[in-house]
Amino acid sequence: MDLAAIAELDRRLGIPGSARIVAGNGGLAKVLIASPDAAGEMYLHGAHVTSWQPRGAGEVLFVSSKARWEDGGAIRGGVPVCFPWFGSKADDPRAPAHGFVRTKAWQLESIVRAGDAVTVSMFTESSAETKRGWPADFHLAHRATFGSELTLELAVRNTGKTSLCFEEALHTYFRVGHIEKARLQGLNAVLYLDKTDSNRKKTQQGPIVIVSETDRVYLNTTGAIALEDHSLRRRINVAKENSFTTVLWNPWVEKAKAFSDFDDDEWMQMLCVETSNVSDFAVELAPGQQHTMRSIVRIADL
Ligand code: TA6
Repeated sequence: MDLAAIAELDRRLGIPGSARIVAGNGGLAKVLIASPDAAGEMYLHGAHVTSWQPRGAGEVLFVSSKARWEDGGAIRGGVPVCFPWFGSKADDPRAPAHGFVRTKAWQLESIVRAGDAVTVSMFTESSAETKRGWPADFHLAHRATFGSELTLELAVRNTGKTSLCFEEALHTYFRVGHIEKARLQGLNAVLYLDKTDSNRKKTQQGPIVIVSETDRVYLNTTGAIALEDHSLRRRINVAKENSFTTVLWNPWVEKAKAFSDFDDDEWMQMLCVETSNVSDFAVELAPGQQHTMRSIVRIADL
C-alpha cells in the first residue's frame, strides 16, 4: 500500500487522538493506538498485533530486533495468526508453516473507541489464490481491543456449501525479563504432546520452568494460565474462550541461532503461549456457521 493509500485509510477510519493509520516497518501499513488506557500497534500485514502497553506498565509483547517486515513473510514476534493449519500442513510439506494468512495483507474494517479502549477489526477471506492451497470458502476476522486488557478475537465463518475443518492459533510472543526466572502456572496434570520428543504424550507435573528447547501442545485445556516473571516482577494472565489447546514454545540456544530473523540471545527474552485449537482439537464448521476463539490478556504486579 503506498503512502497516499495509507493517508486515505487514515482519513476514512482513523480516530484523531486515539488511533492513526501510518506506514510502519518496511513501509507496511499499521494502526497506531494511543488511548488513555493503553498504547498498541496492529499491522494490516497478517492482522498482526506487534505491541500492547497498558498504562503504567512496560511492553507486554516481544518482537525480534531481526524481524522481517515484508509482504509474503511472517513477522517474528507479537501475535502471528495461524490459520487454517498449524505447523506443517499434514498433506503438503511444501505448504507454508502455520497457514497463509500471517504472510499477507488483510483489510481494515473498522476502528472503534469505547470508553478508554480501542477495538481494531480486520478481515481476510477466501479467493482463487487461497483456494489453490486450501479449497474452502471462508471469512476470517481478527478483532483486537487495546485497553487495560488486551482482548483478541478470531472469528471464522464458513461461507461455502460444504463443511470445513481448520486449526487456529494466536501465536503470542510474550516478553519476559529472563526466561530462566519465569514460571508458568495453570497446566498442572494436563496432557501434552512433546514436539521435541517425537510428539510423545506426557502429563504436566506442577508449574512449568523452561530449562531447554520447549515445544508442546497442551491438550483439552480451557483454563487460564499465569506467566510469573520474577525478573520484571509481573504476572501475565491469559484467559481464553472456545479454545481447547495451549501451545508453549521457546527455541532455546541452538534453534535461536538457526533463525535468520531472530537474534542469537533473544530466546532469553520471550515465551510463546498460544491460545489455539490444534491437533485433535481442530474445528469442524458446517456451512453458514461461525466459530469465535478469544484470548484475554491482563497483567498484574508480582
Ligand atoms: O508454536 C510453536 C511452533 O510451531 C514451533 O514448532 C516453531 O516452529 C514455532 O512455531 C515458530 O514457527 P515459525 O514458522 O514462525 O518459524
